[in-house]
Formats: sequence, C-alpha cells, structure tokens
Amino acid sequence: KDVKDYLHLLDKPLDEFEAPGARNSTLGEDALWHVLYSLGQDNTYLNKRKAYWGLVLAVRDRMLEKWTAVQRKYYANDDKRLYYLSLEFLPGKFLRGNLLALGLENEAHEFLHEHDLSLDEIVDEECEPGLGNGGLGRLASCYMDSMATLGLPAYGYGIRYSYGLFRQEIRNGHQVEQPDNWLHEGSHWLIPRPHNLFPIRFYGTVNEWLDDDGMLRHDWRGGDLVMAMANDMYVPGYRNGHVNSIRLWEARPHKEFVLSSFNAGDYIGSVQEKISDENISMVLYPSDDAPEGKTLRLKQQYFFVAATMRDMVRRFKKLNKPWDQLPEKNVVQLNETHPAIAIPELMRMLLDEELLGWEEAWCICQKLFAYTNHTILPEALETWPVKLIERLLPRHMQIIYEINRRFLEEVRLHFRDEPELPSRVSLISAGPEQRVRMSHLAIVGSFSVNGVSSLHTQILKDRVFHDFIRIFPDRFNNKTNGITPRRWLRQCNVPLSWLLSEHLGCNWITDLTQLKKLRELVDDVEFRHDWEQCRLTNKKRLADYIEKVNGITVNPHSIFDVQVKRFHEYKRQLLNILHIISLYNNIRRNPDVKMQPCTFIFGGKAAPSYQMAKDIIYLINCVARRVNSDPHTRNFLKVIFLANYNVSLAQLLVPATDVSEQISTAGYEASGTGNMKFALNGALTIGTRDGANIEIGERVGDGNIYLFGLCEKEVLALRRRGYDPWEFYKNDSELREVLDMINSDQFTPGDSTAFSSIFNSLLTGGDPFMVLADYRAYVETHKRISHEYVDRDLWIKKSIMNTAGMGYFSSDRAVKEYIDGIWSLEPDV
Ligand code: GLS
Repeated sequence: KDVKDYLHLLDKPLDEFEAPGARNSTLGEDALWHVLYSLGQDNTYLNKRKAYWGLVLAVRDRMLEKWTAVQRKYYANDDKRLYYLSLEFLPGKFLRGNLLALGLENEAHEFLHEHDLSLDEIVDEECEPGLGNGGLGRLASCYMDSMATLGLPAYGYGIRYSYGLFRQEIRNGHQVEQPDNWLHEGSHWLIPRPHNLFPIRFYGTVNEWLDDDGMLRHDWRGGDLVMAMANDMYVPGYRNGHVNSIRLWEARPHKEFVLSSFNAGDYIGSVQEKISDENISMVLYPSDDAPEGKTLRLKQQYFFVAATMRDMVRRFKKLNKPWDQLPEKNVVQLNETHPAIAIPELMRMLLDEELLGWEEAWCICQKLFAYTNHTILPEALETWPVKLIERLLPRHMQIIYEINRRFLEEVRLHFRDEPELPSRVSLISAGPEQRVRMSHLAIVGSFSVNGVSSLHTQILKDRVFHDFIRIFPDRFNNKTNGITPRRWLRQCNVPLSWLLSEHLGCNWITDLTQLKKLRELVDDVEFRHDWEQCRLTNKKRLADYIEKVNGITVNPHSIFDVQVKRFHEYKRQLLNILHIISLYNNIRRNPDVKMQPCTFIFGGKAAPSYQMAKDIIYLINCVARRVNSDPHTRNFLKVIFLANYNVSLAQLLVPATDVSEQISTAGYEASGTGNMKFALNGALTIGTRDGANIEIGERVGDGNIYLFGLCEKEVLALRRRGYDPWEFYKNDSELREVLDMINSDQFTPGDSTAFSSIFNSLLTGGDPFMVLADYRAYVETHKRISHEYVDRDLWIKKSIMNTAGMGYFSSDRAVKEYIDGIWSLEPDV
C-alpha cells in the first residue's frame, strides 16, 4: 500500500484544537507562498529543495501559533515551569516528526504528490543537528518530546553550536573527522531572537562593600563581556496542540568592533576580538562519558547557564512574587554536572544583585535544583582546577568556598567520630592541584539526585556517592531512562506501526503499556507471518542502503547483528570483533559447515583524542576487508562498518536488527538507551547484566533475552582477587588463536604491529574491561542464538515478546516519574 493511503488508520485522530480548518489555507498553499515570499524563488515549479524549505516554513507557522498560545496560557495559569539544562541535545531530523505530531503528514503527502515529489526524497534535503555526543543528548531530546506530549510547562536550554559533533569518514579503515557545518544553509527550524540578549561576564575582579545594615556585600565587575543570544527550536506534542521550545544560546561579540582600535587602523585586531567571543558557542566537545578539562568547555558551561538563570529570573520577576516562591514556581533539572555551575551563579545573583541573605538564598537554591548523574566512570566525573575557576569566575569560587565551609561544618558536627569524612565529601579535592568536584557541588546544592537505571542508582548509593547517602538519605532516587515511542517506533518503523495499530488501535503511541496485549497474539500464525514480513521489509531497506553506501551486498535473510554506539573500551566492541574472528576461523576450518549466515554491523564515533577507540575502529575495518573478500566465508559472514552513525542512521538500523549487542562490562554502562530502541522494535538482545539490560530482561522475560558473562558483583570480586587475562589466553586455544592473529600481520599484510596496542592492553595491560574473562560465555551465547534463529516460529515469538514487554521504557513513563517524584508539575493541556 502507499503510505498516504493508510496514515489515517495509523495515528490517533486530531482533537478539535488541531482540526483542519482552524486555518483557511492548506499546508501546500502556505508552502508555495513561502517559496515565493520567504525564499524569494519562483514557485510555479518546485524542486526538492524548494519543496523542503517551503514545507518547513509552513509547518513552522503552525508551531509558532501554538507555541505563543501555550506561553500565554503558562502566564495566565501561573504555572510552575521546568528548566531542563543540558549541554547536549540530539533531536535528529525534524520534518517528519513535526508533521506527525501536528497531524499534517497526509496534507504533506498530497502536496508533494501534486508536484511529483515524495516525503522520502525531500527529507534527504534536511541536515541533522548533531548537538550532542550520544545517549545523554538523545535522552534530553526524548524527554523534550514526552514533556510536550504530556503538556508540561517545560523549557529545554542549551547551546547553539555552530559546529555539531564531527562528521565521521572512514578512509583506508581509519576514522577521519570532518567539520559538521550543519548551519551552512541556515536552519529554519531555529528562530533567532536577537532581542533576547544577555551580557555574560568572564574574569574581572570582586569588590566588597557594606550595605545599609552593615552587611558585607560583593560586586563582580570588569573582565570580558560576551553576549548570549537566544535561538529557539520548537517541540510539538503528539497531537495535543501543545508546543514547547528549546532555547539555545549563541555567543555574540559584546561590541561589534572595538572602535578605538578600528579607528587607529587595527581593523584585524578589532575583528579578532569579535571572533574570540564567538568561539564560545562554536563547537561541541566531541567526548562522551569523559570530561574535557579545557578552559573553553568551562566557559561554555558558565555561558549557557548564566544566560538561562537570567531568563528564568526575568520570567519570574513578571509575576511580582517574593523570592522564596522561586522554587514553588520553577524547578531546574541539571542533565549531568555540566550545568552545575548554575548553583553558585544563582547564589551570586540572589546575594549580589538581589541582596538576599546567605541562608535565604541557599534555601532557595536547594529547593530549586535537581541533578541527574549519567556516568560512574571515575575518570568521567568532572572536576575543575580551583585556579581556573578563580581566574575565570572569581566570585563563583568565593561562593563555592563558602558553600563548602558551611557544608563541612555541618558534616563535622553530625559525624564527630569520622574525622576522614569531611575530606572525602569536600567540594574541593586536596592534592598538589586543588580541584572543584562538580558532582559534590551538584549533590550539596540540589534536593534530588537520581541515577538512570536501578543498577546504576544502586552503584551510586553503594560506591560512588556512598558517603553522601548517609548525609542526605532522602536525596537519592532512581529514574530509569526511557525513549520516545513517536520517533523510535511510529516514525522509524512504519510497517510495524501499521501492524500494531491494526491489532491494538493506535493508543500505544501515547500509552506504550498497551503493547502488552501483543502477548495474546503470539500464537496467531497469521500475525506472526505479518510480523516477519514487516521485519523483512525493514531489513531489505537497510540492505539497499548498505549496497548503496558501502558497495557490499548483504543477504536480508542473514542474521542482522548490530552494535552501534560510541566507541569506548567499556562498551567492548572488541569482544564483538574477537568473536567474529573466531567465527571466521571456524568457517575456514569447516568449509561444509551448516550455519545461518550472519551480517555483523558496526557504527559509532570515537572521540578524536581517544587513540585506543580509533584503533578498534581500524581493527574492525581491517577484519571486514579480509572477511568480506574471502571466497570461503563470503556466503556466511559479512562485516559492515557504517560510517557517521547518527540519529537518522539509527532510525534506519533499529527496525532492521535481529540481534542487539549490549555487551558493556557489568557496572560500567549507566543505563543505555539504544538497548531499549532495538528491543522495542523486536530485536533480541545479547547483553551483560548491566545498566537497563537487567530491567529489560525482567520485562521481556528470561527466555527472550540472551544475558551472559560476569555480573557487576563478580567483576568487582574478580578484580579484588586478582584478575589475570593470561590465564584465559593460555587455557582457551580458540581465543589464543584470535589474539595471536591480531598480534600479527594477518589483517594488515606487511604490518604486524598495527594492533599491538590492543593486544598489549588485553594482556600485559591487564585487560581493564575484562574482555577475555567474558569471551567464552559470549561465544557460547552466540552459538545458541545462531541455533535458535533457525527455528523461525520460536524466534518470531521471542521477537513479539520483546516488543510486548517494552512498554515500560517509554520516555512518557520516565517523565511522569520525574513529575511525580521530583518536579511536582501540573500538565497544562
Ligand atoms: C550516558 C551513559 O553512558 C548511558 O549509559 C546513558 O544511557 C546515557 C543517558 O542516561 O548517559 N552518560 C554519558 O555521559 N553519555 C551517555 O550516553
């Protein structure tokens, strides 16, 4: 069937707020109007570009109408507002999702059809904003979608990076980074607001003065000023007439030119200053799960946080309420510690600008802020040198010292017999270089601290923040992550959405728990047949893409086994490739082997400075080259590396995946959200007992997930006992063969040292992520998978049971838990 013929069956009907006719022009008429009057182009004929931009502007008009109405309502109802502060957002492409949410898909199809175009072609014109690294940024975008769909008075806040995460190319097997100039054509999804401007100060000095009551006051002045200018991105709720926004700050020079030097003839010098100010919002730091200890990063953090706090206070002041009502009317969620400098910044505003007393100001902060932790990797917990903060933000350092002095005084009072405790929980670490521990600042300055899966929160309580649990026993809580079913099922998997809506009705789109009704259908032969057909359609689409982009033909009936995520040693892409090499060896040894053909697909970026991760990418590509060209194995085994993994590619991969690889060392992956996307679309997970995998297992049922390897407690115990990877090397001949191949020129003819860094890390380096310890269990589990896949009835039943069990992992559920447990907000629809 043609998509446009069945869309009306697929989705929830529009409510009266959305009814067509609320406008007296159609989407197509408006698009044509914009082609002429906004783009200044001939609208008597359309090409893809004109159609795309015209549609964007017509859709945007409709969102703006709703957004302004919603903003008016917030003031009229005196709503409490949520500020979601995140250095990263990864929204993915907008057009399809916005059409879907606003109920305009049909109109768009009709309009494009009249001009001999299709939606599929014109979304290619759209460039995806890569304003995030991975899971953390994508989570922020899923939550913004749910907040709008639940009708919450919520604002996202972040940075409008001129360059998003680098574009990844693979050349001769190596990752090469290219700039991502996503704004080169401009983006009409982003509305600049040149009048929403705030000056942001850096450096300078702090003066003291006495107020009328003889109280010592502080005044931060001098230094450099940079302007923060707002750019708004709109987030429509799913068919509820609600539109929220994400405000992204862009750095602008404080003065266009330094006039004096301009007049003195130093034109270049005056422009230089302008350029260095704009640098603040120039580029996203390309590291995930790791801190970037660079001054510019701290500048970015303060820049966006300072502008956001001013915006919040500006709105609050319109209400004419006393300051103690600030936390009754607002709540600020800190996405990781990246925005934690907001705490001393708000203190500074309240103390130095609004002249409140310390206790009053501190009480407001502690009721306003809530902090989400997303990682426990010790090397990833942010700290900043005291010296750096002192220079860049001198007043903030004074405030941090005072917060710490008061906090430690309390700790000493309540834990008299633990003299070591204060130095462990101090906001400032001792040592040759004193550093501010941003997580400690975030914990002390917030009323809520949450982890992102049950296991992760438990680890926070037991290990990482154990001391704080005793000091603030009620502050810690868990909010297991979720994903939006709109993008991660309805949008990315139209065939399956169609099947679901046909059997369950379309309420699953906003109430994902409805999927549990699928369990009643697993024994229905016809349903299972349709299910398999949907999967095959998606796999064929992916195979076409691979053929087009990588030039490799893959068999859509082979097992599509996919690991896509950032490259990191703890995620263990290495374990995956070691297994593939051993499979390759086995097939070569037994040319007559009867096995289900497998296509192993990888994707993901390595931080440009993370050499080991880049070496692993190179290894995968070298193995792929060898395996794919070997006539003995070609029909059984393919290895594909898809370059430049991003949200759009994820939308293509997720519905086409049979086996989802979630194989981090237990205890290291805070939650994972890719794991949820795959299982929701009917993939079976091979995974460790880590992050949200455990909860996924509980919901889809033991028999429908392949969990293997050491659990978190076993990882700790083995490390305590003394882990020796050489033992595994000696005792497992298959593994030894694989490792020796890596340590030779088998995959890089003529160069036997290409992967010695990897070999050494796994053996002499002590194998910090216990790849060898989990190797055997992983290989055996893969054998089971390969065996069970052949039993199509069994496999499809398991696939259905996965989708059926995933309702819990909707970001709607997660956001509702934040509302009830942390934010105390009222939906406003
Ligand atoms: C991350 C974690 O590594 C992921 O496990 C988690 O799912 C995600 C969202 O909570 O946050 N932390 C991080 O710094 N990057 C991530 O993806």
